[in-house]
Amino acid sequence: MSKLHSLYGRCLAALLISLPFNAQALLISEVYYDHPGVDNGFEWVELYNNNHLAIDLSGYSLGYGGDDYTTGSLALSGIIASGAYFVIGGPSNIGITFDLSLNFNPDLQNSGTDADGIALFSPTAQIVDAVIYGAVNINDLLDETGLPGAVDVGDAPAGSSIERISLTGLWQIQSAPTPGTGPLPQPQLPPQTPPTGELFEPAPLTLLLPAIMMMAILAYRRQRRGGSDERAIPTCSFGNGLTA
Ligand SMILES: [Ca+2]
Ligand SMILES: [Ca+2]
Ligand SMILES: [Ca+2]
Repeated sequence: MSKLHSLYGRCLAALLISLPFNAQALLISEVYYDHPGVDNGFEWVELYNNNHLAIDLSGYSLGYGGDDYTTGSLALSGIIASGAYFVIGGPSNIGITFDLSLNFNPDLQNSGTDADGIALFSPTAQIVDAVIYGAVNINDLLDETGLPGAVDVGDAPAGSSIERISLTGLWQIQSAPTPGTGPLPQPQLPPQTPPTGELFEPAPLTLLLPAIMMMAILAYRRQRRGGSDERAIPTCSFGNGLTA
């Protein structure tokens, strides 16, 4: 395979595996907002990467509140691996490993009759995902569609979390919180990902035809000048009885 074809194959393969195929790759997967006693220092938010590639969280942010998502905001950082959970918050909890250890300030809303919400914002300030929890979304908190969303889950009692249990947006109250793990399926690889550049290697006959044509043209020109050079006209066998 020529260097040109090899380079072409590698570049095309790299392009295909770097293209995002899942529009909603980064999800809020669990929230623990109500700790027995005081909440301060014990709250956390868990994200899940449903993409087949790792995601750099730089530029992403969380916004949370009741009237809107501006009661509190938090700039994110770190790398979340494909199919991995990423836990943000604490830092006073015992037995939890935080990927981004910090104390939410102000604390996350505890919901009730009026639903509260947490939204994940992209580097371009678009809502990537949101969870609305409580009884009624009377403040018309937006979801990932950009429109006022339906309540995703009810209000969790102290010590429980709210947990996403499907990629399609089903949530439940979880009495045994699962920071860093969860029930979501592993990301699917994009279809038709070429394993190597070899898929793009041309058939040998395709490579030979231009050279054969050039040799035939040169021989024809020599004959037109009065010479005879039959050796320059190649004879090729295609293995099916045909020759050229
Ligand atoms: Ca706090
Ligand atoms: Ca709280
Ligand atoms: Ca979890």
